[in-house]
Amino acid sequence: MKRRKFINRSILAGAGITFSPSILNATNPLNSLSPMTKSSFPITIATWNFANASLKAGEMMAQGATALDAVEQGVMVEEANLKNTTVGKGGAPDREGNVTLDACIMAPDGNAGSVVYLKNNTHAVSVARKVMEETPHVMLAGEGADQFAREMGFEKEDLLTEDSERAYKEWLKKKEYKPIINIENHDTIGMLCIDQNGDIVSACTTSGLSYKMNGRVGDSPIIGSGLFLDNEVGGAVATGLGEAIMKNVSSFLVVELMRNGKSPQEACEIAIQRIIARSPDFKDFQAALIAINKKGEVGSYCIQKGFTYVKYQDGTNNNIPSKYYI
Ligand code: SD4
Repeated sequence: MKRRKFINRSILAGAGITFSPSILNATNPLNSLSPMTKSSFPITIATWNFANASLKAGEMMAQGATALDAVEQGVMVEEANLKNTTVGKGGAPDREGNVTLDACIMAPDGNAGSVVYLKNNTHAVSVARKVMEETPHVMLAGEGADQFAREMGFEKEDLLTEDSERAYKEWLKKKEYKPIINIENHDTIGMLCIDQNGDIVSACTTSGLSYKMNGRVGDSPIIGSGLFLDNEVGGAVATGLGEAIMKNVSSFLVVELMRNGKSPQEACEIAIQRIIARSPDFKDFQAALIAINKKGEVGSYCIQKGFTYVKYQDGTNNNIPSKYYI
């Protein structure tokens, strides 16, 4: 080992700081940053305590996968989880009984793909990735998204399960509609991954609000609202009441604030306060943001107590309670 590298490592080890080998690799773009500010990569953060999803993405990247492959496979864990009533198969239907999914994905080169009102496929994120990679467009909706999924070889599936149908029939008795704050403590999955090269990728996937109006689309597939990233700066994802998040383009705002020097924590707090300032009814709904910057620093803020996010780093997952306004 060259002398200078050895000295650097000794100083850092003395300070209780260790980095994965990729961080010390001369080709890593983050080597231009001060060593004391670097994190150990890879890192995954995801909304709520989606531990299995986070672990999947984190372990894939630890074994050398790109953030793009890891984020897709990570959120697919929740899309396939039938017990999760807000993502993928088993997601709650709209008030007509249709399960419709919204998802998007954004890559380090700024490319993005999105599907809205996708009816017949569990893995909406994979269809969104195909939109990004195989079409000249960013977003496909409804029938067109369905047709495209078939053309890409995704087989038609029924997303309503026995449990979600039973719950829907129960709901029909009263037909009461209102957003539920921190629904069952898990909700939309939004994930941000930084791989060993320091590249950031994000994805977001959801069945949206339970018993929404037919045709309703939320923030989750809207680039800039449910998710945004700039590989030079960092990324953000949102969960909560999509209408409030869309009206404030919150994920884009977080990334712009980080570009202007705010930490991920400061940026999330300012963006949530913007929603609060512009929403007289903010006490009645949840909105939450998580963010990561190029150095691997993370932040999170939400309106209501109860939101948590999961972080994978150095081989372990931690469920971290978010700071909150109320
Ligand atoms: C939506 N933001 O469709 C999503 C769902 C969600 O709490 O996160 N609900 O509005």
